Order: sequence, then C-alpha cells, then structure tokens
Amino acid sequence: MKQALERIEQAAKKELSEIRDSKELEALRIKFLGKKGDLSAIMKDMAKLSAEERPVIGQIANKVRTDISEAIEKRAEELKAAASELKLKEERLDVTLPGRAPKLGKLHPLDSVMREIEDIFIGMGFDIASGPEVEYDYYNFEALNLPPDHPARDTQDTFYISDKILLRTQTSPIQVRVMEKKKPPIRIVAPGRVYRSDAVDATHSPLFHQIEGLVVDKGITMTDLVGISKMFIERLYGENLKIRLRPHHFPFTEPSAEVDMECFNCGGKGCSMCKGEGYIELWGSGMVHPKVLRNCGIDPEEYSGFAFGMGLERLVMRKYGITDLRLLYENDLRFLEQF
Ligand code: 2NL
Repeated sequence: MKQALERIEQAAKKELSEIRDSKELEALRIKFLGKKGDLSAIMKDMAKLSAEERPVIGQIANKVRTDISEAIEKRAEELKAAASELKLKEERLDVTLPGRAPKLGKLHPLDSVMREIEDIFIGMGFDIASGPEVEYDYYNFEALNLPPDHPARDTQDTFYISDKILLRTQTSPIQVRVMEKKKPPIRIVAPGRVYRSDAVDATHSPLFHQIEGLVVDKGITMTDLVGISKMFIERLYGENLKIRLRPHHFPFTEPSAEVDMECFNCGGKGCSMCKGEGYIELWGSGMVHPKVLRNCGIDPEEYSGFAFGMGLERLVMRKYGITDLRLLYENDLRFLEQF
C-alpha cells in the first residue's frame, strides 16, 4: 500500500510538470485528490489494515496528499505568473510614441454658409426665428395670400399630410407665426428646411433650404430693402457691389422685385458665373402685401414692411463652384473634406 501511495505521488508530479494551463491543472487535481480520485480509492482500503499498520500508512497517505496539494498550488502560482508575464508583454504600451490625432469633424458647407448668413443678419439687428417643418396649410399658403388655385398648392408640387397639413414649401410660415404673436418692430430671418415634390437631379431636390427675412415697422419703405440688400452683399462678399431691382410678382408682396447683385466674379463685365449678364440674382423680395399684414393682425395703415427669400443651396453652389446639388446630400467624405 505504501508503494501504491508512492506511485501515486510520482505519477502526480510527473503529470504536473506537463500541465500547460489552469484547466488542465484542475482536471489533474480532481484525478488525484478528488472524491473519486486515486488517493481516495486507496484510503477506502485503509479499513482492511491492521491496527499497527493503519497510523503508519495513514501518515504516509496524509503526507502524499499534502505534497501533491502543495505541488499543485505551486504549479498554479507558476501558471499565473506566466500568464501575467505574457499579458504584460502583449499589452506593452510605448508612451513615447507620438499620439494618433482624432479626426476632427467640421460643419457641412450648407451649415457653415447658413451660419455665416445668420451672423451677418444678427449683426444688422435681426433675430433668428424658427418654426415647424410640418405646417398648417393656413400658415404656408392661406395667410400669405396664395389663392386656392395657385400652382404652388398643387399636390404635384407639395407634400400633403392631410387636407390641412403639409411639409412647408417655404419658410414664410415662420414669419406669419411671428407676426401673429409679436407687435412691430419686427426684424427677423427665418432659415430652415423646406420641401417640394421635385424629382432629384443636378439642380432639384425634394428637400432644400431657404432663408427668408422680414422687417415690419412704422415707415418702412423699399429704400430700406435696398439698403439691407446692399449691406448684406457687402458683408457676404466683402466688396461694394452694385445692385439692381427687376419688377416681379409674388402673391405675398406688392410691389415685388428680384434683387440682383453685380457679379462678384467679373465685376459686371459678364462671365460664365453670371452667364454673360454681369448680374446675379440675390433674392426675391417686395413690400409685404397689406392683406398678409392684416391676416397676421397688423394694421397696414399703421405699419409697413419688406420681405425677401433666397435658396441656400444655390448660394453655396455658387460660392464653391459646385455644379451638382446632389453632392451636398450624399455625405461623401471625399467631397465634404474639401470645405
Ligand atoms: C424667393 C422669393 C420671397 C417673401 C419671400 C414673405 C414672407 C412674408 C410676407 C411676405 Cl411672411 N413675403 N417672403 C417675399 C418675397 C420673396 O421669396 O424666390 N425665394 C426663394
């Protein structure tokens, strides 16, 4: 029996030296020291021993158990140390290496130009106003003197959500809402997304951006519109460019005019930018129609105002020489990183 015990100890030590990981080690512990292990099997035979032999063999058995147990413990420590060493090696960090700079995000050209324009108007004493993109037919059309048979109201051109609700086709409804709530003087710009049921091509998109402006006060005249137009152009292009007004028609202004600016590219001589015209269209504008003022609770006998509206996409495309509108919406980083 003593020899059997010694054989177990030797076998255990030999197998221990070949152990590679903690899983194998646990299997080995169960094999030798477990309840159904080799050592337990021998202990069961202790009962057959004589009273003299029993304590002697018992002592040896205990020593074998302790020895194996300690050897396992030692091996476990070794495995742990080796694993930790490996981890240190693999996760080594060279703090002297130069850092990897995170890529900085930046504003989309539509956003940066929009903010530039907003800042110019803030500098001229305007407030920025906003409103819902899902709008009542009343604010988008009716209050603005757009008759029911006006082409802009056609379901072909407008995204209707119901009879009375639609995606706004212009940012004017923002201004109607401001006039309803606030007594003049009013000086606001209304930037935002607008929607029209257009097929996508190089110059059309069902979603685009507008900036409208509105000034209402006592004694506002067309000359104020001219002054603001000139000052705006000067601040946006940094030059003293001439402007000209061409008669036009909008249902919500009377009289109405298209304001053109001298071409910033050729200085009025005519080039590809202005298609030989020498002038470029800045915005549509006019004196707010008395009916519109009255619809908004403002007395046209006491107050007058001018309004204007422009498309942001066209301005951005002109500024950067972009010829396809779709580039502004596709979020291709190769395009966007150029700004
Ligand atoms: C254009 C022309 C325009 C307005 C917008 C306006 C707003 C109110 C009252 C009167 Cl609340 N007018 N807005 C006036 C004239 C022209 O936009 O071509 N936009 C892209």
